[in-house]
Amino acid sequence: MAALEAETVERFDTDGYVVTPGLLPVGEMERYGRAIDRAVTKRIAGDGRTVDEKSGYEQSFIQCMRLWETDPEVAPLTFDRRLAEAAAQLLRVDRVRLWQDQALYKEPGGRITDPHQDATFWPIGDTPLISAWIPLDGSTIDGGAMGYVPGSHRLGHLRTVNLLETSDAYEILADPALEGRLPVYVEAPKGTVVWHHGLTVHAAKANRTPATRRAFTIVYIADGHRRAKPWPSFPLDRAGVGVGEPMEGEGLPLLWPRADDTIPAPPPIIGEPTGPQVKTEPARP
Ligand SMILES: O=C(O)CCC(=O)C(=O)O
Repeated sequence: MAALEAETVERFDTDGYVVTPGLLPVGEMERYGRAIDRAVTKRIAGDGRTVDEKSGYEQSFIQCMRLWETDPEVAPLTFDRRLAEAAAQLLRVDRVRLWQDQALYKEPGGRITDPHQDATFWPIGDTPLISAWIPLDGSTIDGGAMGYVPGSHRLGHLRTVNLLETSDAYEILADPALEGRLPVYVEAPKGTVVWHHGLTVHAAKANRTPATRRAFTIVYIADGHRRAKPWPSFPLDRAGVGVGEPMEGEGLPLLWPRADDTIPAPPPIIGEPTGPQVKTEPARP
């Protein structure tokens, strides 16, 4: 199994984000890209709105979550052991579980993704969390590249940004804890994966190109942690995980270590798994 260089893990420790080339061969990424396109097309069928007709949140991206549960062609990417091992290495833990996967497609004319910290959306307390952000065609500053405030993951939980109501959202970049530090935008070549810690303040540029910025993300949590808060959370509530109980069960499979590439049966689909969805839940299916 490929392991990351110690230097990569150290850079992640320091910056709260890191770019890794070569974890997935480009041909494989292209094949998954086609499968994700098909899955997204199915989820958003019937939504004929232009970008301008969408809510501010939806203008940042089309978001389709838990594709592994509905699209068997996408599932092997979510369960990829090379990625899951890298996630465990970067968090310096032995075992990681899936929190969620999602396609984030920023349409031409799509607006910025507002700066935020991921872990603050979910009732997981201090559970280590990391995202693999996979730009299926690479990313460019003009086309919606992601940006990260270096070292911000070390500041702990800042306030939760209400991405759904951007007009009165808390301006995380103005938080005194950041001392004026701004995101560093990263152009990621095709074939790379960009990782960010669940507490890293991050954002993405608008898409000023004629092409959709296609990204797929896999969000991992360290195994063996317990639910910290009672507020609603689709994956924890569906799995019947109460406050103080270990975060595991239906829809929260162990991704590393795994002895082979067998993929568990997904949970039954409840309701109609159509998009768009929101990062802060509730999510379908
Ligand atoms: O893809 C984007 O524009 C935002 C992604 C993001 O916020 C995330 O992966 O946590």
